[in-house]
Amino acid sequence: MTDLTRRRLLQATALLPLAAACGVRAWGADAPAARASFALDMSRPGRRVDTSLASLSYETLELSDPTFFAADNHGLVRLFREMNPHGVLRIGGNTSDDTVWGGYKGTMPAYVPRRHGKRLQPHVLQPEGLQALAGFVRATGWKLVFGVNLRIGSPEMAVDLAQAVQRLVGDRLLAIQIGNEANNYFHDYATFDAAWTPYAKALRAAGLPLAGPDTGANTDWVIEYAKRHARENVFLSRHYYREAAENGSIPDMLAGDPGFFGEVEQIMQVADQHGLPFRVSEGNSYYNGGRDGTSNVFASALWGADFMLTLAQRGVAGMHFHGGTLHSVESSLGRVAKVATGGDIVAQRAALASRYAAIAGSRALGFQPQPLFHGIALAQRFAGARMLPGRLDATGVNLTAYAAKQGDEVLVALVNKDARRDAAVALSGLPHGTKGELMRLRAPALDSRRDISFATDGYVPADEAGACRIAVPRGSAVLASWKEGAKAHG
Ligand code: BDP
Repeated sequence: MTDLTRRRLLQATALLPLAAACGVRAWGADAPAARASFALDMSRPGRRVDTSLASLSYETLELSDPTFFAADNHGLVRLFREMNPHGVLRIGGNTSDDTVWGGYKGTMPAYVPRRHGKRLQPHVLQPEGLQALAGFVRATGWKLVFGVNLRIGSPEMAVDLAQAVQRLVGDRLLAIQIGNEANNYFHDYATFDAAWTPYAKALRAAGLPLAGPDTGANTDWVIEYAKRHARENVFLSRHYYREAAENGSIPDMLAGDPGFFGEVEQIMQVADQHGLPFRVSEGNSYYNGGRDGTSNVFASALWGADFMLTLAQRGVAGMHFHGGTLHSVESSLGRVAKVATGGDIVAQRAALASRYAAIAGSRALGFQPQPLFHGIALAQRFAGARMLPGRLDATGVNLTAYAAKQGDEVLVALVNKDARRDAAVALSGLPHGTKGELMRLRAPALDSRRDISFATDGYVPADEAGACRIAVPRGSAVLASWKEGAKAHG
């Protein structure tokens, strides 16, 4: 599509609610919309979406700058609160297993560099970093999940650090996790379990809440861990990235994550048996730091919204998008950050962030939402609601649909991840004769780095039979809500 066609299409979407409600084709003859349908089923409510669904993950190394996670870092505090007033911040990543606690006075084993790593000395976490983090957590209203170093093999140091975290953070501490992706350095579950057990014993004896196993991609580890340790844990966790950054692309990202969702089903079965929540404690589009031009453009917002809502539908309590500064993430990969210079303030802030970060910037330059942020914000609108099943006929378009009910409000999200086909979606099963409100998530193009908006865009009234039609242009998403009692004409 040419830029001009694209622009016309976007202008046309301003008129869509009306045109769409009347069931006419929404825009020019050059772009016939596929007629999809989505029938909601109010009679079988599904899972309740946890309010902490939108959550974040950062490297432990981020704490080496005590002005970053700090109560007076207002720009960052504001964006956390805006994303989710009930989020959970997970501190961990590779650097958690490469960090020693500066407040620890005992002896500890010598630091062993990673197999392919160049770092010969561990990072040292200083008490100021922790104090500031506690202030940040209070200022945001978020809870904290904190990872201790398993790789070094010092339960004593881990307990000392975890106790310091608990003293400072109090009941905002949701859990301590032991090790980050231990599957990268223990070749099987039994070896991991043998190393994990003395840590868990010591931490529990000190009254600390635990979660885990925080494995990279090993669903079998999560299941085995649940079998052995469910009672000692407050939630189960694993990570998820689609692929390595080298193999990433916009079409690949928008193709979805069906393989992973199958594994989520397996984990949820076990989690439900034990009455434990499951959190994707770290994840994003592409590991190895994310892919420039894919992880940090508008397509990532559509991927992120869709991914979160599928997780929520399956009962996953939280999705922690990994991010933070380019410096911390590159260090986690044994690399030195090369920050691009130049450009305007938006480009400068983005250059300081890891490529998959939802939030970019610094204290000096200020902080900004990245494209992914807006997708997270859309999905987070489902927080607290109960998912509803629905029958989607996407007519071959790469389109997904979600519905939920909260009190007397019905929510629908439609995500058109198709790069070529616009959709006009006929909805049914809505509260009869209600005025519906519409928000659109859109940008000039799938590869836009800026000018992303998630904003109100008029009304989508449901008729007396509870039906309406919504146009969802290619590469965009909508969130609509109808309130019983809010009459369409009145
Ligand atoms: C995960 C690590 C994290 C990395 C990330 C990545 O836990 O520290 O930053 O991968 O490769 O496996 O981007």
